[in-house]
Amino acid sequence: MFEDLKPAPADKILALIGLYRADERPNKVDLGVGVYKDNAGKTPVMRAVREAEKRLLADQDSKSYLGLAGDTAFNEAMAKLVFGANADTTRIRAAQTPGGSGALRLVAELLKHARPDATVWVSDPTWVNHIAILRAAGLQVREYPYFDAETGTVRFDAMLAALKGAPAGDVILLHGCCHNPTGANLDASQWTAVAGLLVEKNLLPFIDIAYQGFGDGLDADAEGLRIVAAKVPEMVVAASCSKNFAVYRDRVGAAMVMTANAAQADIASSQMLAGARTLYSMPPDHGAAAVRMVLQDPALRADWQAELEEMRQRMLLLRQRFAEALRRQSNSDRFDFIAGHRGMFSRLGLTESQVQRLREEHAVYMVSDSRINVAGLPENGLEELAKAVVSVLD
Ligand code: PLP
Ligand code: TYF
Repeated sequence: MFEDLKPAPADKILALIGLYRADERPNKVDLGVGVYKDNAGKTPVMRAVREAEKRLLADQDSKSYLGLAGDTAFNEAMAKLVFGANADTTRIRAAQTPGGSGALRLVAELLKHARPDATVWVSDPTWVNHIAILRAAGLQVREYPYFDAETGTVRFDAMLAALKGAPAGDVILLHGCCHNPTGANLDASQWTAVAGLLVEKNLLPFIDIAYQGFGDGLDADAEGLRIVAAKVPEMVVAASCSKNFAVYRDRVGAAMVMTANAAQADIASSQMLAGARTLYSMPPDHGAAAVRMVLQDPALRADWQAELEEMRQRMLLLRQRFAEALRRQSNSDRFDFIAGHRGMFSRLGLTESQVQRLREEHAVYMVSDSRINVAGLPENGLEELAKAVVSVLD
């Protein structure tokens, strides 16, 4: 059965975890996998989540099955978190999923079922797993231009032109905020232009929101999604709680579908849940139950928002200080874009061999496309890091 199998190619981001761990140099710097870290390099359990877990442990009186949609109160709270506290959710249905990845796959299955020959357009570049997940569900994938590596900004005109050329009925995958891997995002007026085009060309928006609260704030990061939701008749969303609740390994996310009316929403939801049944049946409960408790309890929610805001501010400060250090070390404004980007990531614009030199000569780890995890920047070693980056430039 297995004798002719070839090893699967490694996930280039996850592979960095092992490489970094094996490096014994004391001053090593981990800018690889997208996990929030504090200045001590730790990824703590958030205070409100910890408190919710204590209450769960004390009060949970059953671990019996909940059903294919998981925790329905979690689903309602997530729809409000994403679409807005005052959003009309009568045309929206959500299903709890194992992480944002599970949500992406569940939405992909729904798209495949609704339109077997659907093509999903993804940004160039995008998170590598987007393409893998969409293809695994049997969907076609095409790319639209997105990032200008020269300036570190969005190639907005080229993006719009490509979307204009997409056939009606195609699906457009957009990062709700904090674009992974580039850190370059659409502003509100660009979102409005995209939303108008989606309506005009009858394209279906598919919004992946995995970093809500990491960019400009919880509501600000969902602004683009809400601009789109206010205009289009239908859309699909994959939300992740991995980052903003720091529940990575507990696997918490939500797949959402918005349709033209409530009856269609019920049918689409039933098809989404039928997809869940054959993929994993029911989602893991623990993390979602804790997130639901945080979202429902005003005191826990306030504490969660305060801690999330501290994390966001830390990343913003690191962006500014690293851009300044690079400006001093390179004597140029070449890296100024880092301060203007939002979220966990920016691409430094280095070649693969420059990234490799940083790893070998300076014990600095980043993804081969020169994506850095901003949260991994060493608060007290920015000047030295900037010097190392500049030293490999040519
Ligand atoms: N979408 C993007 C853009 C991501 O970067 C991630 C990263 O982890 C996810 C979705 C899903 O994450 P998870 O499945 O861990 O919730
Ligand atoms: O892009 C990242 O680093 C995060 C974490 O297969 C991640 O999204 C990376 C790769 C992967 C799963 C999660």
